[in-house]
Amino acid sequence: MESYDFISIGEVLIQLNNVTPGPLRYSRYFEVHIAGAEFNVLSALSKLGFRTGLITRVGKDEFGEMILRALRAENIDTSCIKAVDDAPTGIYFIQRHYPIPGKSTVFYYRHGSAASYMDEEDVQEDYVRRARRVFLTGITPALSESCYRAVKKLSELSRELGKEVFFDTNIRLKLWRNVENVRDRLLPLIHGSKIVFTNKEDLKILFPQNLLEESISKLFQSGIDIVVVKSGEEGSSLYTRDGEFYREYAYPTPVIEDVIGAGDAFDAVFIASFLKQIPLKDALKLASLAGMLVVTTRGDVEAQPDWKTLEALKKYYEEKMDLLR
Ligand code: KDG
Repeated sequence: MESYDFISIGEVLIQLNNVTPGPLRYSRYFEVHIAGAEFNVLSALSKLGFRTGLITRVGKDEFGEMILRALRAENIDTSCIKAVDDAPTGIYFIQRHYPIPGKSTVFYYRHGSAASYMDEEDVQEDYVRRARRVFLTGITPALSESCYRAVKKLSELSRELGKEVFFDTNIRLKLWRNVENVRDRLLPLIHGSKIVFTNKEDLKILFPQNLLEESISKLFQSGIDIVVVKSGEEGSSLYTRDGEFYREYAYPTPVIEDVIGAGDAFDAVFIASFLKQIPLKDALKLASLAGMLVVTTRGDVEAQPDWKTLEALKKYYEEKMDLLR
């Protein structure tokens, strides 16, 4: 019997979120949050009742301690996390509603951070054996050569040990030192995943010669069962290897505080619904609702829903849509 439903590998950062909208050069007040795509997804899965664990490094500093406390509070296992003296915990800033209203921009201060020194040693076979499934993203392999090797080891071990992999391409061009590497490094890691989450921009990078539908068939050829293409406020589309297709529109929200983190809640709710055997179309709807909820607050994990919240949200929007008909 495995101890964890999901494990992942990735950097957890201190997020300094601008309290006032506008360019950071005028900011005086920042709100502290804790975030990072893999942490966000595990945190959302944990709220939905899954047992989770994260592989990472933090600095042996106050912010590292803050992150460890946050992970424990979210019920994420920390037994594979190293706190190290020789590098600091990474941080990043968020600028909101500028230059494009409704959008956010991130500024990283994470080069040389503790997590960027992760390597193969951080990925212990016994930990992977104790996990049922693995969630990976395209962010960690971009952090450094040694992080890339660590993700590669986790991906290979998952395959050897028969663990299902769920992958979000999450290509952050600001992080890739060598953009030429993106395709060659990510495609083998994505290969054979159960579900891949992506977006049109990432698909263009991964398959520069191909149209959207062709890129998706290439993903199916590499053993993937389901591809979900997220398009923010334009909604999302789902393709299965067996030829099913669904589209879901994004739910309108009057309050957009900060859009960062919405995609992670979307991934987690979709995966959780899929594993609960909720029909794919409804799973896509629940995932969109979760993404919508996260944009109503600053911080990536605070508004992530549990099942009860999701049900209440779904009911509210169904009634609202009925009234509009
Ligand atoms: O998905 C949200 C993340 O992108 C954000 O919290 C920070 O992990 C992060 C990253 O590397 O961009």
